[in-house]
Amino acid sequence: MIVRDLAKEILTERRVDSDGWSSVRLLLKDDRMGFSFHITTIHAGAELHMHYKNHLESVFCMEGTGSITDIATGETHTIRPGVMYALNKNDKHILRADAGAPMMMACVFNPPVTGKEVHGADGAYPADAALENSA
Ligand code: 9YT
Repeated sequence: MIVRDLAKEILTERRVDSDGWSSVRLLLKDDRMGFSFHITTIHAGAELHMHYKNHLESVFCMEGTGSITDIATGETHTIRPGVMYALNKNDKHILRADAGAPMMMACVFNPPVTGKEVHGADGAYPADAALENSA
């Protein structure tokens, strides 16, 4: 069994800070769960253009409000506590947190991220070559 405490892990290298967001990866690839699990904070007023071409992602909003735009359809959905979105088509999207308060999200990635990825200019994380080769 794996038990981890966000309050402790936030002080470790599991925490990653980037432009407009920070994230604590409570589960990563090397935990061998088949997915990674992240608690992600979207900074107040941030607008993030993302496209996880190599990962499926599901996100549940726990705190804060904002919106998500599906680039393929042009549709914008309100995000508030209790709302989940799943990028089941590797959907290119824009995620916004309203000004005034950050959004707190619980996120799952399949395949799991290793913790070493950085966003490319295209808003994606690269595919995990080691995982693909072993599949
Ligand atoms: C909400 C969202 O898009 N989370 C992405 C996860 C975060 N960028 C991370 O932990 O890499």
